Amino acid sequence: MEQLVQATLQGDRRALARLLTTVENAREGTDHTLAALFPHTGRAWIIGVTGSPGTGKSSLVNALAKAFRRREQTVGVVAVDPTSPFSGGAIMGDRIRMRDLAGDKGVFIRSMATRGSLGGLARATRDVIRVLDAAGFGVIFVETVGAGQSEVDIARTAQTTIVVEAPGLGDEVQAIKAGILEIADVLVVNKADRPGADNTARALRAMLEMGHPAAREQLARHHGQLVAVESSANGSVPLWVPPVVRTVAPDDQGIDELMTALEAHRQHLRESEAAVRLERQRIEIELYDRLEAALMARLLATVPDDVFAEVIRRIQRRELDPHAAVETILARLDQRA
Ligand SMILES: Nc1nc2c(ncn2[C@@H]2O[C@H](COP(=O)(O)OP(=O)(O)OP(=O)(O)O)[C@@H](O)[C@H]2O)c(=O)[nH]1
Ligand SMILES: [Mg+2]
Repeated sequence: MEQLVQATLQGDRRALARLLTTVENAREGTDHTLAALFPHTGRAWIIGVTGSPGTGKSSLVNALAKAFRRREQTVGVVAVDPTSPFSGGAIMGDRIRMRDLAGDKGVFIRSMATRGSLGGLARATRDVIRVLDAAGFGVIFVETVGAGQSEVDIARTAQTTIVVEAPGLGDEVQAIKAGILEIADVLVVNKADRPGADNTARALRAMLEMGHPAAREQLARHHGQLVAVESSANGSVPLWVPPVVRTVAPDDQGIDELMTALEAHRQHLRESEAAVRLERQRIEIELYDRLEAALMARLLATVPDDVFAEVIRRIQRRELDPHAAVETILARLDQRA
């Protein structure tokens, strides 16, 4: 393991791939490995890419990765597919969509599928990102499908989140329902070669104006354009208003504009100290998350199965209410402590 860590830190791709498998499957020694890597993390720019199925997320990641490679940045890609336990199809699809990147030593692509719970997937994704970060990739894309809590959780891992929409499909409406706009730092209307792209972009702008927390309070019109009003709280730093960028990913159309928008967001994070605040939030979320998992594991290890079975029976017979049952089980844990 020690060797694997050293080789990974020195840029050995085979070592990296093996290490990732170990981490992804939470094999024995993982905690130790991650601890050894941790001091080398915190340098990558993590960019989340999320949106409804088929909107063109993988195609966009492919185009953006090429753009970052032209700027001589190394790129890691984590494609998360929580919908299928065996996402062979999706992974094959990604391979095709991202074939421009094949054979480039400065790019590393990893696909992940659900094993067990979505919470487990979020944890595994976070660990995989951390390994890529330690391995020295400058930019790490995390692609997630859909608009559920798991996407929001994964998006929280990212410093910059791109939400991808496509014309038609009524995606705008889906987006509000899922509250996914609230996590967007940059909005992309991909498939801008299709009819209706203007409408989708307009609808998104209108929605931002009404619904985005920054937009709601801090936007004003200036020469007909929406501009951020400087926040009175900290004087000099304007709030971030998510730009809407139109792209045709397979043709690299709009990718320069998207790169500019991404850089602007990164710059905003640096200047506004938002990066520091957001990282504190991420650490806090992770800490609670890990504590919850660790406490639960400890509890399950200390309380025998037949005790659980008996408690469940007593609740079913209405001899015990669920709240009292929790107290009973916790009391056993306290006795042992
Ligand atoms: N016309 C058009 N087709 C596109 C565009 N971008 C992607 N596509 C096509 O749309 C399909 C889906 O693209 P993907 O990049 O796989 O989309 P995705 O969002 O990653 O899909 P999932 O990961 O399955 O949710 C593919 O057939 C792409 O070739 C675009 O800008 N215009
Ligand atoms: Mg995809």
